[in-house]
Amino acid sequence: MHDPIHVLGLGNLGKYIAHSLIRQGSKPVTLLFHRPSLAPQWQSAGCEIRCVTDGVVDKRSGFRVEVANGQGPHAPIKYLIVATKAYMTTSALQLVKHRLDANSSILFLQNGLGPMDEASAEIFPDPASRPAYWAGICSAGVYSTAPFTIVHAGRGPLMVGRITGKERPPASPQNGMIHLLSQIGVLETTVLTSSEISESQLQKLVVNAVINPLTAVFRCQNGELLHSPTKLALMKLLVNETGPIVRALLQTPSDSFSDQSLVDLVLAVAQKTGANTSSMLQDVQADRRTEIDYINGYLVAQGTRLGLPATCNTAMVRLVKARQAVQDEDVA
Ligand code: KPL
Repeated sequence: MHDPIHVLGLGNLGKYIAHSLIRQGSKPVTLLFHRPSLAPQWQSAGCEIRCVTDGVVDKRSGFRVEVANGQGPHAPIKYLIVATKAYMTTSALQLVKHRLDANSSILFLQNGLGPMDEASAEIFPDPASRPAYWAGICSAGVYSTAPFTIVHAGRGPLMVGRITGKERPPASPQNGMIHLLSQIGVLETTVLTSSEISESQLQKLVVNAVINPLTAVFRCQNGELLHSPTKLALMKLLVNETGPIVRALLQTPSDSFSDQSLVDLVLAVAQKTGANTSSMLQDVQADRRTEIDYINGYLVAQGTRLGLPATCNTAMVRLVKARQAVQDEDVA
């Protein structure tokens, strides 16, 4: 009943989820510090997370804090939410893997696809002792103004679902962590079936494979993609190439994956998030590594495996990386 929920990865989303959980108050929340910079930042922030919604500041303290460095506490972790960047997921999990086993549940919240497969291959190769995997997609708009201060700028649901591999027994309907998340009104959690969450992940992959690299290359807000015939044409080109790849990855055929449905979806998200700076453009602007390898790079790998063309996705990977390399040259 009182097993804490551990949060690994304290970027915007990790802080938002941790804040929402402690606010809900029915389970202790433990923040896992896997970067040395986090402990001093936490002290400077007065050991609290501030969340600003519509100009109102909600400060929350009372979190437990543990250092995750591979040598920290050994107590088993029952519920783990991983909100790291996609490319940090396995290295962060390495630091707590001795505390995870088949009784643990991990909720993965990364953009793109690939981190779960990497975790299975590199960290939990034995299916018998592998934790239960859950995937989550959060559409809330959150950004940071200081290391432990976030602004909750847009409401959006959290969709979660159990990921069942071939060797797994059928998903149990819920577990304590998911039940708790679904109680948190602020997150508007929806629990999906395993095939529904896989579909949602693929839809999000298509959205991210179009909006993220184009906004990063053109350095524009999401909505600006809709105001140029050239950018619109590029969006359609990318969707048309990505459609066959994601359709081949679907567990069962679905009308929501026709080229037209995918174009409509991407345009609708660009419209709805028009004033957003995409996460990839934010990464480029902050000179951080992007998640392109887990978005368009993942599609290129799947296209190659399936014998489907992926030249536009390959071009996006190269352009985003070139954009960053040029920026680094300018700084040097
Ligand atoms: O998920 C996003 C991202 O920026 O990563 C979108 C939906 C494109 C919103 O900005």
